[in-house]
Amino acid sequence: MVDVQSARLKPGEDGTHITFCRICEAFCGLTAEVEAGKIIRIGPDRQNPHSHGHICIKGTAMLDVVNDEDRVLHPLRRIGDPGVFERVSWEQAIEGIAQTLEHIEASQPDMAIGGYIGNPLAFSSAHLLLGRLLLKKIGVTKLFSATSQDSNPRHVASYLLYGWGVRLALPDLKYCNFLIILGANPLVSHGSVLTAPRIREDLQAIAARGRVVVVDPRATETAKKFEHVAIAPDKDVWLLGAMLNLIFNEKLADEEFLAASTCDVAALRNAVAGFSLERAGLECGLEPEAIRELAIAFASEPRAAIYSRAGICRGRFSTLTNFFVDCLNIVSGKFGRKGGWRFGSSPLDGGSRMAGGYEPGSSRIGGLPAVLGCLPSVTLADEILTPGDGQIRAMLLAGGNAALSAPGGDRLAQALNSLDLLVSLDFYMTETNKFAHYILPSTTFLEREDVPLLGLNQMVRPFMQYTDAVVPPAGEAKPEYLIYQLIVAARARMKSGNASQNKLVYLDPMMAFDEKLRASRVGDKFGKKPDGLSLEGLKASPHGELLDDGELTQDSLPKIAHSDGKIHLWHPQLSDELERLFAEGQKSTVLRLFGRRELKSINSWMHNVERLVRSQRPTLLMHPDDAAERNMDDGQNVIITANGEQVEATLEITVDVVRGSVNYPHGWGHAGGWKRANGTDGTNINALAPRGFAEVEQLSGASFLDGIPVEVLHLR
Ligand SMILES: Nc1nc2c(c(=O)[nH]1)N[C@H]1C(S)=C(S)[C@@H](COP(=O)(O)OP(=O)(O)OC[C@H]3O[C@@H](n4cnc5c(=O)[nH]c(N)nc54)[C@H](O)[C@@H]3O)O[C@H]1N2
Ligand SMILES: Nc1nc2c(c(=O)[nH]1)N[C@H]1C(S)=C(S)[C@@H](COP(=O)(O)OP(=O)(O)OC[C@H]3O[C@@H](n4cnc5c(=O)[nH]c(N)nc54)[C@H](O)[C@@H]3O)O[C@H]1N2
Ligand code: SF4
Ligand SMILES: [Mo]
Repeated sequence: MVDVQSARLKPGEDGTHITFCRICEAFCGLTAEVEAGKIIRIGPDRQNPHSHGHICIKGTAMLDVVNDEDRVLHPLRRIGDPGVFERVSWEQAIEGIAQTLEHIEASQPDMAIGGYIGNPLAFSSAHLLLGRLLLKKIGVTKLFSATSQDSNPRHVASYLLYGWGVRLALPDLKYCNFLIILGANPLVSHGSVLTAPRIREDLQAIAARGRVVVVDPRATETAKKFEHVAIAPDKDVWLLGAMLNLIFNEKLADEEFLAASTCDVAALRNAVAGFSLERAGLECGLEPEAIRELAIAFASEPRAAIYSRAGICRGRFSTLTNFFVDCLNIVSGKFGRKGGWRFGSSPLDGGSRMAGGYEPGSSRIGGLPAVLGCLPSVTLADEILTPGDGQIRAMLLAGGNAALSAPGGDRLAQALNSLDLLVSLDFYMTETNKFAHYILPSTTFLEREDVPLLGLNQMVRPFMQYTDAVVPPAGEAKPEYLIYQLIVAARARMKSGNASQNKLVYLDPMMAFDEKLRASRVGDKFGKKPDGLSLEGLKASPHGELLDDGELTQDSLPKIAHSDGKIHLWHPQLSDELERLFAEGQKSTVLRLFGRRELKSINSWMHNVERLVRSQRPTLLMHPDDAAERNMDDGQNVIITANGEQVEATLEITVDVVRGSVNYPHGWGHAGGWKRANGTDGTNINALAPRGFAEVEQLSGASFLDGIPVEVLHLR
């Protein structure tokens, strides 16, 4: 093992810098070699006690993003058609934005300023700590984010059960003997709402001790390594309902725990009584006996958990489905237990700031809920296009590519193009921000200091690390929180009419973090506990430190926020969902479209990197029997139609997908300022997503992206 230099280097200083990756939730330790002020190589940090040298190709390839010649490195102002920009100074951009906002506010006092926070900013501790506060100071009142494409139903289920929208339970992988994975592909995604960089080894160890069962409509990379249950897309609620029913009926429920720590168990028992094994088997495409075996085996192993992720967060019944996932863990006695289903033990506990995080009936258009303060993306185009009080006329877009990642297709693009002001903070010109009036160049994560804040509550082995920027910002790039503060200051100057007024006290996110850390359970209590942690202390251990010896130490029950301290196992609004579910007839004639992620892609934004895209080709996966029925051949180009839209795709025939479904990855169909990405094959699959408010899941406003009824036709 090569020992890496552990002395702290200044940003841009030649040598080997120790840092960590912020592309996905694994937060792998990285080394970054800097020569002549430039990063020339990125590799694994083998001394990192949390990832122990694990990285994936995206971490290494981040080098090519940082040094990409297509990066936006200077403020840009649009001067014509979408995508036509001129370079301006920071002063011109910020003054121009502040002036336009003043003008819009004066001429349209009823309008609203919108914001969209994309996925990468969830990985910036500065943005997590200050982003929303500063957006509010700018005047943003309607916030959107990637969460309605990602995790809304998970948050709502947690809110209903435990009273916390933001705290999510996780499987205690380290001690688990039986793990069911539902709608997640951790060998490719590297874990989500679950931070465990060496998850492959965790799963292998569980399989060696017991079982890992993967429930997925595709034989994924994870499913192929473990046991695979091939379920029809968007039908998991039937499987889970039937498992719960059986566990109650077979007297396998942990009655003692249920009596002591939950309420409404009778209502839950009653609700699942209608899920017979036979009906569930028919709906899911599984043998009733297989469902029975799975339920009994799961309930009988004390150290077991069922874990689910994004694949059950984009369907038509996704809140009910997510709710049932937790119920299975709770009813069968896995909640809060070693090797079971537990809350994380973040010393900072991100929960406190957004205790509720669920506001039904919030959107002006469609009456859909706000989840963790964000409105559903499916309403975005209409919030912009529909006149009236609260119509969005100006918008800030931070690190998101909604035109490809959200439903809406061309209509969303047109809506963005119709705004009086669209400002984007990004380092690429994308399919979304080519419609912006200003693009403000932002730093990549290697150009800013950070801590892995997002992961703290979801770490199987609690861990903390501080990194400085590896290199200073390229060109004129700035971190988002500074850009926001420049806009806040310019607006304040303009409102006060005093051009020389610049008294704004700039907020420093790391100072805010340090205060929280020092006051926390593991902190130095501002000197009173000298061996406790502080930012200075973290800086002295560059590879990071395991907290609590890497154990999940916190008792889960005190984390329940309902005033009675109990887990609430039923809610009236879920009864409406049940009714809707049972009323739905089986529509077996259509194909159901669902998605996949690939190791060499991260959503839409690393497709300009040659070493990642050269071996990738997005294809439409179809089962051989479905292809034979349509007289279709492998490799032919086809049309996928749904909801009055159509896109073209290349067919790949494979037994990996269940019959009656087709599969295509999202984040393709590039037409931005990224030249290599524009040259890739592939289409924007979200153009096919339903846009009607009635079609999305009402309890969480989750975009309907997995299980969309489509038809596949010959190209004429
Ligand atoms: N390489 C790579 N890693 C990533 C990302 C990436 O783009 N590329 N994205 C990151 C992000 S933003 C996220 S949110 C996480 C997501 O992390 P994961 O949820 O682990 O990743 P997905 O690939 O979305 O897994 C969803 C799985 O659900 C399955 N699925 C779809 N519909 C259904 C259904 O109805 N029922 C069931 N049971 N399964 C279904 C899909 O086949 C897929 O295997 O990954 C993160 N990591
Ligand atoms: N059909 C379908 N659609 C999906 C999904 C799916 O599985 N199927 N997955 C959904 C999920 S889970 C997610 S999270 C969303 C993602 O949705 P989005 O967050 O809207 O899109 P991304 O593709 O992640 O785009 C991120 C943008 O941020 C920029 N960026 C990267 N790093 C930074 C940074 O540090 N600062 C700034 N300012 N900009 C940065 C990139 O250049 C890019 O333009 O996609 C969702 N859409
Ligand atoms: S697994 Fe995720 S965090 Fe680790 S190197 Fe790859 S992209 Fe980065
Ligand atoms: Mo995501």
